[in-house]
Amino acid sequence: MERKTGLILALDVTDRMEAVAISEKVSGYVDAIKIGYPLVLSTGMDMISQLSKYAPIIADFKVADIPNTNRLICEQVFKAGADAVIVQGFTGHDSLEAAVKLAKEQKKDIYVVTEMSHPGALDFMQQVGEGIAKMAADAKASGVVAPATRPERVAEIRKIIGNDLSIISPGVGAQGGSASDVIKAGADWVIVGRSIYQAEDPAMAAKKLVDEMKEFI
Ligand code: 3DU
Repeated sequence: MERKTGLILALDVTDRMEAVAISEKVSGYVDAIKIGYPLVLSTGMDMISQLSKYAPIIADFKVADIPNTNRLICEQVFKAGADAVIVQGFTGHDSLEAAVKLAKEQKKDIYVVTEMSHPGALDFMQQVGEGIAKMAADAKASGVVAPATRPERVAEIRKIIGNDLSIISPGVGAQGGSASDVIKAGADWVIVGRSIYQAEDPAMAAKKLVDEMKEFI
């Protein structure tokens, strides 16, 4: 994924026309559009190819299964036109390696969740986040998903993965994180949903975020 703006739209709307309209409006400000269960379950897998004309598509299915099932899932998602798939890291090295192997064969990307951005991530996930980051680097994944709500954790994860992997970071805006703070901490991209798609003027909201990050990218 090429970094031009540092912004990824999380498009968690559930209406096809709305999804297309928002994508059209913000396409000049985003490097990718992340879609997941809310949109795909309500509209269908063909939403992926329909939106791919506006930006590369990251499929956030947080895949978390045994190696063979991970591979089968990623195969279908890439076939549908996605450029990248987000997988969970807690399933371990073999599950991750199966997804990365397939992605490399197809010149696609896998992003691995280390720890999530919500408060409940402190219950279990944060304790294993650093181990998952190391595993993602060892497996040569394209990058990790790390929390914009905790820039200090992003900085920690950057130290572990070095500069070969990217960090994409959700939690800006509605969840309380700041785009410029997390970019300064070491993230390559911020992932922003509600602050853009619920804004009266989504393009303006996206532009504001891009302008805020510009000097740190
Ligand atoms: O909070 P927002 O509306 O900006 O959306 C954030 C998006 O990122 C949303 O799709 C959510 O499912 C995803 N995400 C997280 O928020 C936190 C994570 O750790 C991983 C993904």
